[in-house]
Amino acid sequence: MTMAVTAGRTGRTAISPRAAVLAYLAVAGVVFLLMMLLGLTMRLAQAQWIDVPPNFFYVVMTMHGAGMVGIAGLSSAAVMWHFVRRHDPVSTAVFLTNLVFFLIGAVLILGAGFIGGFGAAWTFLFPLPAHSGGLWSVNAAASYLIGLIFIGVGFLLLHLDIARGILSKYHGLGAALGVKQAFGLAPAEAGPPPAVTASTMALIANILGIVVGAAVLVISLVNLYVPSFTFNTLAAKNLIYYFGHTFINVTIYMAVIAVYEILPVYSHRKWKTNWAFYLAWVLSTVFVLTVYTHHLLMDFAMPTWTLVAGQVISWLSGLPVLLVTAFGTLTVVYRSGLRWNPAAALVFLGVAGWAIGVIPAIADGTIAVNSVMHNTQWVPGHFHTYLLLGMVAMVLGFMTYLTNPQPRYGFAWLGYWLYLVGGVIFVIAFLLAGAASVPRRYAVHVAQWLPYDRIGSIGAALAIAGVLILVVRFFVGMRTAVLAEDPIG
Ligand code: HEM
Ligand SMILES: [Cu+2]
Repeated sequence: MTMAVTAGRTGRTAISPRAAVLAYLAVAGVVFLLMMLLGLTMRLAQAQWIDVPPNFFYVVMTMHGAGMVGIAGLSSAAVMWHFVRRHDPVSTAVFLTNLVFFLIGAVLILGAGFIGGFGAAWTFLFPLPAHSGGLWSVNAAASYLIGLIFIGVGFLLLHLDIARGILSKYHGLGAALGVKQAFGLAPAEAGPPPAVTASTMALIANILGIVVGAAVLVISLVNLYVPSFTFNTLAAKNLIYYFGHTFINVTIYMAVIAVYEILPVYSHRKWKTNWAFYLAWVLSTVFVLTVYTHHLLMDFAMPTWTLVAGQVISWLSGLPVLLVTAFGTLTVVYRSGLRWNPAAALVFLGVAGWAIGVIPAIADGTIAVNSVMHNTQWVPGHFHTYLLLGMVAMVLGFMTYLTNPQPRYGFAWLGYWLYLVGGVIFVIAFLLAGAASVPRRYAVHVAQWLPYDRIGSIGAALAIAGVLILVVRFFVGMRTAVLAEDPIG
């Protein structure tokens, strides 16, 4: 890494943009693995193969949830920044500042959990952080909330800087999104590159989401120390899910840039944008901001129209971008003579995992189904499908592309197949358990549920072994990758 540290114009040392991206990915590789081990710990505990006291299970669940959501954001931000940087001026200093804020936040969150015993789930539902039943202190809860605020502020700075870069080249966010192209008012060929369109949607959604999140975090923080200061719990839930849903959802829209940029490199075909592509992104920009209402389908106190809207938007939300991406992926790959290699296979898998995971998600976004499936393992079943086998696959593809781009490495292929086969077993075990009405977020499972837990544990262990191999390969390739240009083109 030292080689990449070059003297800046001011005479101070500066880290090269490429080294900064690799630093993000190095952190991501390690954190993904550690958080996966926490996930495996929960699964093994549910399977009764290891003994985990229930209060500690909830600490692990909280750390796994917060850690995974955070590192999903960080790693997909690296994908976005790497590619948007080719088109718009962005600041490496701000990019690194986000990493520093993330690490500070992570220390506060891990301290809250593993030292302070905080276990109110990553969703910190108001007023749960203040009602620990003696399991954690007010300070531990505060450390968790402040940690989240740090991470949010880092991302806010990053998205604002990307907005600045984009606006310096386009006349407004609408132009950067491709609104005119979406409605046929301008030729698609003159539209923004996919990386710019996706980054624009990500910044619109996340800036709004983070501001809302910061508001409810501060309210919760005040409530911790001044219990007489209360807030409408239903309003708080709305704000939290507005933030939480948007943040995790946007990780996929940032990571998908890897598909648009990497597959064409290997298939030697350009990713063609057309009006449908831009229209899809414009529609999904609107939906991503309103779709959080599917988290309220069981909240009878909400006005009925919001629940109906939540159901309809849930059906529609992900579909436009998913469809143009899946279609575009097939067009880029079909009969292109592409020679498969781990990087291309991983981003391709990412699209498939995303597409397949959305199906059980849409089912759950239907009120009639939600009344039965709500809070069963059907829910971790669908989101682990499009996160573990979708978003994470895209990020692993990007990591492999930067450090191990050539097709001849059998070791990476082994990692790929272990991760794919193990991951599929792991998510199917969740979905089957959900279909059998096994509740989610239960530390202790009854005998009838153990077969699912045990099969799920085995799948998880295989998947983690695969990810370990891919991450090790990443670190091995990192030294040369710091100095290299992007593979091919
Ligand atoms: C091999 C990898 C993984 C394993 C073994 C694993 C395992 C688990 C388990 C056992 C649960 C609790 C299920 C329950 O409620 O009964 C869980 C929840 C969760 N996982 Fe994972 N997971 C993995 C990967 C991921 C990834 C990649 C992400 C996101 C990028 C993720 C995000 C979450 C979230 C947000 C929750 C919800 C926590 C809560 O209910 O508060 N997991 N995971
Ligand atoms: Cu959601």
